[in-house]
Amino acid sequence: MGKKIEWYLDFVNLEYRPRDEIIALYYFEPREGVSKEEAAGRIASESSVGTWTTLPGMPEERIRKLMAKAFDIDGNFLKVAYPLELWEEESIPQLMTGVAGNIFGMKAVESLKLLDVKLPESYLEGFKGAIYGRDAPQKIFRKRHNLITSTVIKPKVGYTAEEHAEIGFQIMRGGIDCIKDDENLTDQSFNKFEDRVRLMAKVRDKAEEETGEVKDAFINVTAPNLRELERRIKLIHEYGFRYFMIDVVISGFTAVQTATDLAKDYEMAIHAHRAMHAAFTRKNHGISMLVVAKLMKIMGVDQIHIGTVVGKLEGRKEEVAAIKEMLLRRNVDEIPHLRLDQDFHHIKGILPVASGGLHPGILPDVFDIYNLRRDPLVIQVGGGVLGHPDGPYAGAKAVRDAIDAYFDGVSLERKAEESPELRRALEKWGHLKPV
Ligand code: CAP
Ligand code: MG
Repeated sequence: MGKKIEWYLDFVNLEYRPRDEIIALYYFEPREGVSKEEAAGRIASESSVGTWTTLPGMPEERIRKLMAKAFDIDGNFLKVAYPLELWEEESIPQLMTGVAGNIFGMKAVESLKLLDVKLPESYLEGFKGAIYGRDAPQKIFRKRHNLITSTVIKPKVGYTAEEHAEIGFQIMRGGIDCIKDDENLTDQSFNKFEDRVRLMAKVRDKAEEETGEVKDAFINVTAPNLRELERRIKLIHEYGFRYFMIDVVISGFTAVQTATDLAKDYEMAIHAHRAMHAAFTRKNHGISMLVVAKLMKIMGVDQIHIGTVVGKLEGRKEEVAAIKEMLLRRNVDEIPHLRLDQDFHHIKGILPVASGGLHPGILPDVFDIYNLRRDPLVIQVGGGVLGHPDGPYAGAKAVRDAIDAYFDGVSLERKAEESPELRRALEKWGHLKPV
């Protein structure tokens, strides 16, 4: 059988040097009996124009121009270059159908993880990015420093809209900027979306009146369809909120691009919750959190959860740091095997959100990890406020006092001498790092 029946190795060219193209960085483990070149060719083929066999009738010249090229194999790390003509302008969903589509199911690889995607200016120019992004502490909250604080009400769901709003009011009075819906609170019978928006607007205004500070809420617009998503965003806007929140991974890229378009119309900021990301970001098979965060930045969310390192949820320090820098900066350098270099051009820096298992006793650790004295941050403390022995107001005040202590360069124990709320928080949790 002389005739070639497959053409995978045509997609491998280790001499190739990419021009103005999209470059993907993968971690890959070929299956037993498949060479790295054969696996690389299959990845480049299946993510661009190829299939399992040769195609005698294809328009050779035109298709060869669209072929992806596996051009760099470094151990288990692979770089693939994709011609820009492969991609629809301004469509992240369509980008993912290629660089993160069928390839994860190929038998030729035991594991495959998309680690980063480098996007040239000619691809980025159709995207607007975030309105406020890293400037939100000043532009929305008129803060002198770089920190936005938030509390998600706990238990996650179960309170009525009235109870939710009353607890939210106590927390905002206690010194927290925003009340966040939990990722699974949307429009349940016991806490209807419309009721929560209406009642939260009332207590937001009362708390602003009482504190003289800007208060807001990250109300969850995650919805069963795009029409309902739009209706929820519109209602939140009508009640004067500056933000809305969406579960971006669960909602999907089309919903996120719809939400970011609407946010531009209403000049609103978006809090991106990443629930479900750990189904594919944790191990050596799937998509890195860095890719998820980069795409959200380009689509135009203003802030996204990326981990705490010291809290209850997984997230290695070097990975969190690499993602944080990518979110905040106009451009970042390559970190071999972790992050490609990227110039974001006109796309604004956005805020990292540190959340998950936090309480006053470990806030200084998180602030150091995020270099808060230099860089802006959103901190979210849920159980660490609602679990305070003296109630939500005291819980919020304990967090606020811990933050003040950090900016004043004072230890928590020293600050606790003048803050009974902080002292009681330290008595309950000390410096516990929850697992
Ligand atoms: C935190 C949280 C957030 C997690 C999400 C929760 O609550 O509300 O959803 O932070 O994880 O439901 O666990 P606590 P990540 O403050 O009570 O832990 O930020 O890693 O995406
Ligand atoms: Mg949550």
